[in-house]
Amino acid sequence: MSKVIVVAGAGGFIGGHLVADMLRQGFKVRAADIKPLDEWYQVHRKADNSAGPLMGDVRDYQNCRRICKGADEVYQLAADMGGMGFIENNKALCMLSVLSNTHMILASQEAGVEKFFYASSACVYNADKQKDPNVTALKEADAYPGLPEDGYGWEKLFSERMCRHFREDFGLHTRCARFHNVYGPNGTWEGGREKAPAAICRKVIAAVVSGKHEIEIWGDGTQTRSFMFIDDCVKGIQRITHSDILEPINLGSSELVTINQLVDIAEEIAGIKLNRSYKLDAPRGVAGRNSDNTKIQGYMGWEPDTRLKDGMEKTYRWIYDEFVDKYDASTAHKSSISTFTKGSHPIPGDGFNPESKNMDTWKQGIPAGYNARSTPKPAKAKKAPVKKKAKPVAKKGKAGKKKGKRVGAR
Ligand code: GKE
Repeated sequence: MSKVIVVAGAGGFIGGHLVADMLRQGFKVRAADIKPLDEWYQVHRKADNSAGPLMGDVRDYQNCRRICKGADEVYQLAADMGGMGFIENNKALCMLSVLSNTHMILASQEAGVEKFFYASSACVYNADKQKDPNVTALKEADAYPGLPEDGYGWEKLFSERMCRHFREDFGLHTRCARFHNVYGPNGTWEGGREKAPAAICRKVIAAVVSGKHEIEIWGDGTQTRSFMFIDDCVKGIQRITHSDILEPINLGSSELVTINQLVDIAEEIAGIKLNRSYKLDAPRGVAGRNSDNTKIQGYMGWEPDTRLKDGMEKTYRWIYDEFVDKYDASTAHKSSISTFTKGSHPIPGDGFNPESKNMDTWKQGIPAGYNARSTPKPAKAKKAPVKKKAKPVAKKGKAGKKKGKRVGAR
């Protein structure tokens, strides 16, 4: 009998690739995502697809119970998330992913599944260890004492611990991987949720197509990151799920580059040189982040090893085709600027709103000087939209037309 695999967040970037790989191996796959099917990055007709706010919303416990019943393995990738442009401006939405994580793990426990995988993130790491672009690669112990990315990172850290306690108290086989910035084809490349690799490809392509040889880069370009190609991610998820690794473990590349070097790579693929401008008040996250892969190497003698150049080549080609389907020389410039506040209530500056600014308790959760250069003047800060009525949950039934606008997977 073929195993039954559940992938929550299957309409998203990583979820879509994971479903494809599971089907290739001959498993029965149940795929769920809150996005309507026509917004999924990949739709696999051989899977049993639960799509849209009624059937695919895994914040809803009853949906989780239905899709987990009789399943052998559950992969929980559903999250309301995106690149820095999204997570800095939508902290409440990011934290609400706790509903999906809680209900999926509870339903998995109830269904008695063999294995439960949770997709955590490098955003759990203590921000004090990521202040320098010449960063020392982050090892797993660096998540504590806790000072994670505000909003998104706190939720991930909490959910990791929930996995631990479900394992220790209830005996559920839970495994967690901390993803480091994943990129590749069939992911978000515009609209505000895209991460740097896709955003840079898009901006370079916009320059090629429009003939306007300029590029806007967020921050000063000296920030460092490592980027993991999707194929490595899909492989790592399954290896970790089937391993004896009980602790949350890094799943990321250790090839560190500056954002300027990332732009160099995209320019080289495109065969173009662009005039660079730097948007210093844009969301830029930590100054430096890399994955220490000592543990994963020790456990399995493997680590994500696709060279950034090779992965970017494939990503660029896919985004190029998508881009020219949508834009031409006269419209391409519209895509050269990033929108990072769309659909959100941006809180300008250093990541906490003016009402909380002078409260010690809130300051404790946010590293001093974080995003300091974009800190607004006090007078401006008063205008921040904190008094507006909160709209905490992603609107049901009002799906945006564009892909990547709503709850999906990282
Ligand atoms: N998104 C984006 N778009 N980032 C840009 C751009 C642009 O046009 N230009 C430069 N950057 C810079 C950002 O300012 C940031 O410093 C860096 O590239 C990486 O941005 P990112 O790819 O959006 O996200 P981060 O690596 O900072 O954070 C992501 O980390 C992952 C885990 O490693 C998070 O957004 C999470 O999605 C994820 O967990």
